[in-house]
Formats: sequence, structure tokens, C-alpha cells
Amino acid sequence: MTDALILTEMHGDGPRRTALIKLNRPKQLNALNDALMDQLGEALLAFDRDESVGCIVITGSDKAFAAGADISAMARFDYMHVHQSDFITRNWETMLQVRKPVIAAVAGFALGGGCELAMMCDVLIAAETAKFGQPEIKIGIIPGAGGTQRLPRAVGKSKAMDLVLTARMMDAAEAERAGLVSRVVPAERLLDEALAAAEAINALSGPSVALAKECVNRAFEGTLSDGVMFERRVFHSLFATADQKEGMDAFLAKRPPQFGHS
Ligand code: DAK
Repeated sequence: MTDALILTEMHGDGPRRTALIKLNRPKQLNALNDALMDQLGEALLAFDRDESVGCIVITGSDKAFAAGADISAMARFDYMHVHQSDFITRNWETMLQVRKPVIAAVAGFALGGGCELAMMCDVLIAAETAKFGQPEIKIGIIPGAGGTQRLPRAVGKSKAMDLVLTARMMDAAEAERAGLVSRVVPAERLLDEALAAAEAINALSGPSVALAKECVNRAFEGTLSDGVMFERRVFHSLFATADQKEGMDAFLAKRPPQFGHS
């Protein structure tokens, strides 16, 4: 039997619920090995397909969201292996296929691939205990899952250089000031806050939520004018949904909307 390197739970009692994924290699500080990334990818895609799921939350342990890719596995790799296996595009990019919102709830270490995984999520909520960093330079490599690209877009060039080149860690308060995380909460409130944010999203129109996510992601990919045009077209398309009629009618009738996600 395969070890459960992730644990999953369903939360909420509305028509759309939250899928919680917990990274589960606590003794290794959730170091991300191939099997864990496979299991995470499968769970993400299954929850994305499941119509009863509105939002996904990913979390780790109190001590570590994830302390990076598994160094004990990587230590033996050589150039031909990482090049020919396209190390490890297969299961590290699955997150980018998910159309529903993914919230990272981060306590403790989010380092290297752990920080990169958190940055691939849509909303990043940090406990006061969270520590972020890209320390790969200390082990003779550089970030390989988007760290040199997503970190500067989130925190600017100077702080990204500081973190990538010195390998220092940034605490939750600094991460919030820098714009890496959306909010910082007491550690004991982390999961409740993340689940409450997910619950708020679950109550909204699924198509609007998925398209809003796609539009914000566009801001990271292209030019401002292309992004604004993309947003305009997506905005227009939402007038083809029943949820737009329902949302606006409900507002005018001063009643809560009942979205059918269509
Ligand atoms: N890999 C493997 N094991 C790890 C680990 C890691 N990244 N981080 C921690 N562990 C293990 C430790 O070896 C230790 O195991 P035992 O000795 O108990 O067997 C256990 O977790 C507890 O760790 P410590 O004893 O070290 O705990 P401390 O509290 O003293 O220190 C620490 C915590 C997080 C500061 C320290 O463990 C640490 O520095 N860990 C390494 C952090 C790091 O360098 N992370 C970056 C790894 S490189 C890519 C995708 C991803 C990546 C690259 C490419 N593609 C898609 C191309 C990612 C690369 C990386 O993340």
C-alpha cells in the first residue's frame, strides 16, 4: 500500500465545500519528494473536477509547510538524469492546471520548493510562525520551480535578490509587508482563517471565481494592455451566465443570491 504522504478532509456544509489537503511527511519537515508531489497532483486534479468542491486549502504541520524538495533524493542526481527526466516538471506544474482557488495556509518553514509551492497557490495566508526563503544557493543550486520568477513579481527585485542570493529567511511580518502573503494570523487561528476565506469564496458564483482567478494570473504573464483586454473580454462573457442575472437581481431585491454556478 502507498503511504499517505498527503491527508485530505472535506469542510463546510454548503452546496460547495472546501477540500483540505495536508502535506504529511512531518518528520522530514514535509520535504517534497516525487511520491508526495504525485499524490498532491492527483488530489488537486480530483478536487478540481469535483463539482461539490468550491475551494482547495493546502497546509502543512505547525513546524513546516514544506522545507523544500527532498534533498536526500536530489543529492544523487547528475546532469543527464535531471535533463533527460525533465526533473521534475511532470508533477510540479499540476497546480497550475487547477481552475478553482487554492489557498496556502502556511505555518513554520516554507523554504525552497516549499516556498515555490506556496507561491503557486492563489492566496497565501501565513501564521505568525511562518518563515519563507529560497536557500537553494546554500546547497549549490538555485530555485528550480519558479522561485527566481514568482518571488520578484511578488516582492520586487531587491528583496528577491536578497533572499535568493543570501539564503536568509523572511518572517511572516516581513512577508506581509513585502506583499508575499495576503494576511498574517495567530498560529492557532491559521486553519480557521483559511477555511473561512474558502467558505466565503464557496458561496460565490463558480464561473466568476474561476475567471477572476484566470484574469489575476494573467497580470503575471503578459503586458498591462493585453491583461486589461483579456479582463474586458472575460467580463463581457459573464453576462452570458445565469449567475450574473441572479447576482444582480438578488442585489436589487435586497436578498442573498442563490448561485447555480452556471
Ligand atoms: N529535504 C530532505 N530532508 C529534509 C529537508 C529537505 N529539504 N529539510 C529538512 N529535512 C529533514 C532533515 O534532514 C531532518 O531529518 P533527520 O536528520 O531527522 O532524519 C529533519 O527533516 C528535521 O530537520 P532538521 O533537523 O534540520 O530541523 P531543524 O529545525 O534543525 O532545521 C531547517 C530546519 C528547515 C532550517 C533545515 O532542515 C533545513 O535547512 N532544511 C533544508 C532547507 C532547504 O535547503 N530547502 C531547499 C531544498 S532544494 C524543481 C522543483 C523544486 C525544486 C527544484 C526544482 N523543478 C520543478 C525543476 C526545489 C528545490 C529545493 O527545495
